[in-house]
Amino acid sequence: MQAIRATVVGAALLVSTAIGAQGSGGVTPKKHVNASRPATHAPKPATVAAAPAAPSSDVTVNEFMSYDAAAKTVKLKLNAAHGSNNGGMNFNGGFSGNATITVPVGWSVSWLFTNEDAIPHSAIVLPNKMPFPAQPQDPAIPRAYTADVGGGLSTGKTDATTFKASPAGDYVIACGVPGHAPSGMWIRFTVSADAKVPAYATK
Ligand SMILES: [Cu+2]
Repeated sequence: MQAIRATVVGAALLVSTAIGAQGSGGVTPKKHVNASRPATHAPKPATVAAAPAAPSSDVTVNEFMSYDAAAKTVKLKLNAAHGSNNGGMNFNGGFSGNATITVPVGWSVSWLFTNEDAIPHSAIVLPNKMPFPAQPQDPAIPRAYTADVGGGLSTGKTDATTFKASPAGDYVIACGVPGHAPSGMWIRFTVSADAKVPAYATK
């Protein structure tokens, strides 16, 4: 008796499933799924290409810098508000010029900016000329700046950029949020005609 009932119920299910698949109701859910995907995934592809494959040939200078002398590439981490130095107005803890990043002229610099602070920050390479502009907008080296230089990137946001260190000269890496560079949120950035390899000096 039990076995027969189960068979009957199973058959009823089969029939109703077949009917459902044939009706228009069986087709529409798929269309919904397909339609929603392109919109959510479309905007992102440009930012992915940053990390090269072979870190084994890199020389580590410190926790923020490594380089590949053969490829003439240097990787830099720029962490805004890394620790509480200068009330958080620092890059990797450095502020008011007390750290100097040196890169041989012509090398390729890839920096990864991360904002560790509760308030927005940014980074931009400027000429080493005081006073710094209240609202810097044009980098001294093409592409040497983060997204949203004036407004800053909010807590936890990252931004990667790659640029050629040229021409040789004395620059600074400063925060572009109004008032931050004059408050000491800058470190030195030297593009050197003499240096053979990159260096990262702190006082
Ligand atoms: Cu800032």
